[in-house]
Amino acid sequence: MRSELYIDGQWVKPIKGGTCEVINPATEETIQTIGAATAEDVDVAVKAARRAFDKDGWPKLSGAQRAKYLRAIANGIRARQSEIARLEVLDNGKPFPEADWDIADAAGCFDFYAGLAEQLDNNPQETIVLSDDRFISKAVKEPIGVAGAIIPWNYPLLMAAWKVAPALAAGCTVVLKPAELTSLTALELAAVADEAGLPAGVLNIVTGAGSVAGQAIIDHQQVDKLAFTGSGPVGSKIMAAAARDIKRVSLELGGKSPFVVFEDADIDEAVEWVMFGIFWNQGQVCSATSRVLVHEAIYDRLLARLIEETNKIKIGNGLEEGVLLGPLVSKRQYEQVIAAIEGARKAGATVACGGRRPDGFDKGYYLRPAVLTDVPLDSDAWVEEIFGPVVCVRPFKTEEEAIKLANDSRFGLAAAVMSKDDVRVERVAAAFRAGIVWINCSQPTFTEAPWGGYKESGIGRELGRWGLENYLETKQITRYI
Ligand code: TAP
Repeated sequence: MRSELYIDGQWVKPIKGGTCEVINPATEETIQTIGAATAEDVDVAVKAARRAFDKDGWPKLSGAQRAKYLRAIANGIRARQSEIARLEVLDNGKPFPEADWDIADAAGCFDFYAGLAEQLDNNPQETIVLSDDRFISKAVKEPIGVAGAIIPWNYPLLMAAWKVAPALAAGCTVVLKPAELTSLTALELAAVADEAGLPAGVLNIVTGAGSVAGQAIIDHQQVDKLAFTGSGPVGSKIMAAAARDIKRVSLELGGKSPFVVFEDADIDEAVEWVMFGIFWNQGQVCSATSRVLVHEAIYDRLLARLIEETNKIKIGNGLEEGVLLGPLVSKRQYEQVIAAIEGARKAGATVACGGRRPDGFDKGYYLRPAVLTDVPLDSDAWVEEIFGPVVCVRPFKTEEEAIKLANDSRFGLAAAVMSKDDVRVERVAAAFRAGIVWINCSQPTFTEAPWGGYKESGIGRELGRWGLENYLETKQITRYI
């Protein structure tokens, strides 16, 4: 288990010697002490990334050469998949099969961007047809420079991969700050990159508090691009910091995503997807479909099945066989989710099931998944992201009403619809004001497809070719002939 910062190809202790504790949310025990970087460490990391970009030639390598490193990282992750997945469970609490899936996905992400790096060689420039034939123009793609990446704790390694893989593929160098709560697998990524022979300075990992190490990255004048996933308030701070010296910014923020279920949906299938949409990863998913709108004709039946199935979910330590729901990531998160449920109750909602510590658990941040009904439309529980295993369920009468309720949010990350009527689902999909729309399912995520939100859910798109664009500038070159 790594504990030091990874800067300029070396494992180093923070200059000021600060540390932070890593706690296993299943047992509340400290499992590691890691470095707490300060602005001084971030400065060394950014300067190393700067040198790797400006002088050492990372952006000058061909896409195929960079792809070799990315593939070696992908293979390095896969070679240690179970070990890294286990570490993710200890650090984050998620069930092992989910962690194993995440780690495989992270490796796949490096492979995918290796492919796009190679394509940059084949298609580096675009000829532009001009209105004046005395000139010829072309558009060339070039890497932005040094990217500062800041990620949350819900998908620790996967979020790192979503940022590091496209950045390196594009030819950028990176300073990554993982969430203080879950830094262990990001450090393993550094170890894998080191074993893959990635040149010094190309990838730097600084662990520590967001308010210190994260703030130092966003304030650093030699960082060209900020890529962030996390909460809205921190996203706003990042945009404000970026505005000072016009850094490029991409933000993946929160959501309060709707799932509209029409009367012709199969109830068992709908319940399965509704549960997947909100209880996967303990509901700590930005795109979780946390507001479920059910046609009144099937509302009572669907709700009864949902409660029945929710009560059957096996809760426990993510390393135990058959566990579907692990602990929440931290005491703070646990208390926030409990407070949100209490707030809903006070606002007049009914807690139809769950919402309390399960019997038999006196340690760990465990919570019985909750189904809320009669949630007032102006209450926090309906409006604000809870980021836990809590779903609000509400009946609707007409398609028009469902779309209005679905879109009535300041967020617009994702939305889902379920119906056997192909024309209707396409119509509703088109009406959703959200960056990701799922038809007859919820949450499947593919490295090839764009990911990001409308409204306050963010700016820019990750994944697919859109994710690569985040790290590229476009240069116009015009010649007089
Ligand atoms: P945040 O508190 O926003 O933390 C995200 C990251 O930002 C962490 O690494 C954090 O460091 C860092 N940070 C905090 N303050 C900072 C500052 N002043 N300057 C720079 N960095 C700073 O969010 P969270 O609690 O980790 O995650 C929960 C929220 O993130 C939810 O709202 C959720 O919806 C959203 N989220 C969105 C997505 C997508 S894909 N849109 C994915 C996951 C989560 P520390 O860990 O040290 O605080």
